[in-house]
Amino acid sequence: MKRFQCPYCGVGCGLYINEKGKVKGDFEHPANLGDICKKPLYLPKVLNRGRIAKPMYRENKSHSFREISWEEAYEILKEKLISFSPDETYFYLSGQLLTEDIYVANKFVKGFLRTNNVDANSRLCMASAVTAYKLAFGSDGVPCTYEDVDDADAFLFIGSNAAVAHPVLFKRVLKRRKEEEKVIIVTVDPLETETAKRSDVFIQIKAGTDTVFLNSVLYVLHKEGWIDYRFIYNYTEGFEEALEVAMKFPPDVAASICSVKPEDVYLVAELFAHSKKLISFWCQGLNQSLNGTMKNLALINLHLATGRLNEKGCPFSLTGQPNAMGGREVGYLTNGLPGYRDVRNKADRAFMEKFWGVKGIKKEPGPTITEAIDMILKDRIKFLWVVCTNPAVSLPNLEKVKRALEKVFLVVQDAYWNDTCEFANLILPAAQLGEKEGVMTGSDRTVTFCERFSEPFGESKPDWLIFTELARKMGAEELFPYSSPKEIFEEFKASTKGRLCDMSNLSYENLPARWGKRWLYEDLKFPTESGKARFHPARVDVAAEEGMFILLTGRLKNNWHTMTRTGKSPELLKGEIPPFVIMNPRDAEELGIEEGEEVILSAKGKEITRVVRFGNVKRGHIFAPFGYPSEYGEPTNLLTSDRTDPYSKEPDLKYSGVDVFVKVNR
Ligand SMILES: Nc1nc2c(c(=O)[nH]1)N[C@H]1C(S)=C(S)[C@@H](COP(=O)(O)OP(=O)(O)OC[C@H]3O[C@@H](n4cnc5c(=O)[nH]c(N)nc54)[C@H](O)[C@@H]3O)O[C@H]1N2
Ligand SMILES: Nc1nc2c(c(=O)[nH]1)N[C@H]1C(S)=C(S)[C@@H](COP(=O)(O)OP(=O)(O)OC[C@H]3O[C@@H](n4cnc5c(=O)[nH]c(N)nc54)[C@H](O)[C@@H]3O)O[C@H]1N2
Ligand code: SF4
Ligand SMILES: [Mo]
Repeated sequence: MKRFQCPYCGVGCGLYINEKGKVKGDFEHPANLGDICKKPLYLPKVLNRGRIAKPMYRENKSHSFREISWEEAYEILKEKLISFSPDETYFYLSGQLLTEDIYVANKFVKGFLRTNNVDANSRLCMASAVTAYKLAFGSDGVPCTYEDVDDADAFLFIGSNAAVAHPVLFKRVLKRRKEEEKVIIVTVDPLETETAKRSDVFIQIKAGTDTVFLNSVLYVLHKEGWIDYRFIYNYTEGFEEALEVAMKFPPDVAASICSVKPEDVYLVAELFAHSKKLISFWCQGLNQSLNGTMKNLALINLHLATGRLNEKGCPFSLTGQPNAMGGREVGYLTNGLPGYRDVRNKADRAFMEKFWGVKGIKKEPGPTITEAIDMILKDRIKFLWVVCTNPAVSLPNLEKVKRALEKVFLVVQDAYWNDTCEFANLILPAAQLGEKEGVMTGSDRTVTFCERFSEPFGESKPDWLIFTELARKMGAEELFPYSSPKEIFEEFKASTKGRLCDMSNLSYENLPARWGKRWLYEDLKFPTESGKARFHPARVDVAAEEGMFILLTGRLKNNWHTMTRTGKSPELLKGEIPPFVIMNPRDAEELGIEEGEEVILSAKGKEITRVVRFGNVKRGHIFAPFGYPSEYGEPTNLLTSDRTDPYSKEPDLKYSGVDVFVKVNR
């Protein structure tokens, strides 16, 4: 029996694989207590389907690949990395790598090459939550844990379809409701999702308007005298400024902007005012937005205004990927350094320089991934190394992305052949979970050790080993002495000592374990300058795009993102292909569209074909899953725009103007 953390969502369930090769939920793991959802059940079946077996190379992209040895691959990388200046190179990592992989890659880029040109797919995912958490609390650790679900009596899901995206956690919430009649679940979404269907109240909001809605809730709390002034006075700052913005949105005004009823605003205000313990869960419906940071702040403001922290509740940002939290701890975004440090902070740089034994860590954060795409097109970045993510499907404005991928010298390090490989010069086969050891951190800060349960496929190598071997060939033996992931974990964990995310007491042997106190801010002292939590005026800048419909994008229930792994299992594909779009039947009727019919969605001169499914999506909105790779036709992200939130630089993947046409050949 080998234990590991599920490689899919951020709930971070503990699983094990038994002697018969079956995957089961681990009863001793605090994240899931033995529960499991459907996706990982098929893991053993898909581990070896469609894998990359050997390094492959082509200097010229119009030629076909030839298989090469690892030695040759390292020589090519070394030569390229020497020929370009560090700032002409760029690294794009992933929240699905193990912490040890991320630590070594980040050290290689920020410590050894000395450029901050490194970002991760978390930019498309958690960046707004990270930014808002840091602004409000001074750190982006999640304040509470899953245990808090078990005695909460009110749950708000806003911009989260947890029943599909975080199923085991959602089941825990449903179990809690079964225990006590007064427990209430409220969902705010433009689409009546599975989460909405299983909630007590569904508020069908117009996309992009959450900041208005949440400001209006603050308005009501204030008007009704439901504010916890003692809490505000003792533990927070900035309330007045936040309230000033909120006062512009009485419920009737907000209701008309958000296209909801004024009573909906009151209902959420009452949750904040009167429940015993309220947990607000959110995910990409708030994060992936032009005003993603503001949406997050508006929600956190409500928790601060009513003192809903610790025993009274929590603003709980659901992490998407299995180890995006680990990436945050290691600091893999453009500005991060290990142990929740930041390149912009002189003391943080000085610490890491000494710790690593390097000089000159750059103080300016590097460009984010969407900025890097622009810089490739302007010839300022010439080398791109993509690790464990599939940007040819998952980045917005794909036509532009593809031009950039075509132009740049591209290295793809992946376990499976994916759409991004088609643009590569060099392909490196990576060992995946199960073929390597290391740790991951789930949504609630629980760190799990993942054991190895099979041999690396073909000539594939663990990601940490690829960076280590290359660095050593480039003369950095002392910086990268590692012969096992354990040595890397020991080094990383030493860098966290005395920090908020202190993991120095964790070891491969005593995991799973959570870092930090059960409530991260148990003593209501926050890692901000003043030690107080901060309100922020949640300014409203409603997104506007041209088009007949607002295109919402999101997830499939049984498939994981770009389907490189789950898509190899017919059991998981069933019911999720061909690619579909959800339309409101009344909108469809007006256009003469019938259910099951193919339609063309078009935006900015790009077109994709989808089969219509009817569903209760708000009128004027349509919903399309985004992960379909090219084998199923044109990807959804041809239609999404690369406009980003000004603070988090997270793209607005949930609000694009599109037109819908009936396909002519009917
Ligand atoms: N099965 C499965 N599970 C997954 C994944 C997967 O690929 N498949 N991916 C994982 C990852 S990395 C992530 S980040 C999470 C994502 O998890 P979620 O964010 O829960 O999933 P999404 O479907 O992206 O979006 C959630 C909801 O946001 C709504 N929404 C869109 N715009 C708005 C808005 O303006 N306001 C509000 N209130 N709602 C809005 C959408 O209608 C959608 O129902 O899922 C994780 N879990
Ligand atoms: N329109 C729209 N676009 C979106 C989103 C949306 O909601 N709407 N959501 C965004 C979000 S939140 C996310 S997280 C991204 C996800 O987008 P991606 O990160 O592009 O999606 P994945 O399919 O998870 O890609 C992971 C890749 O890693 C590979 N892999 C698996 N294990 C390993 C390993 O151990 N090592 C290596 N080297 N490779 C491995 C897999 O084969 C796969 O190719 O998509 C974003 N894009
Ligand atoms: S809920 Fe998430 S972590 Fe748990 S088994 Fe399902 S996909 Fe894996
Ligand atoms: Mo994500």
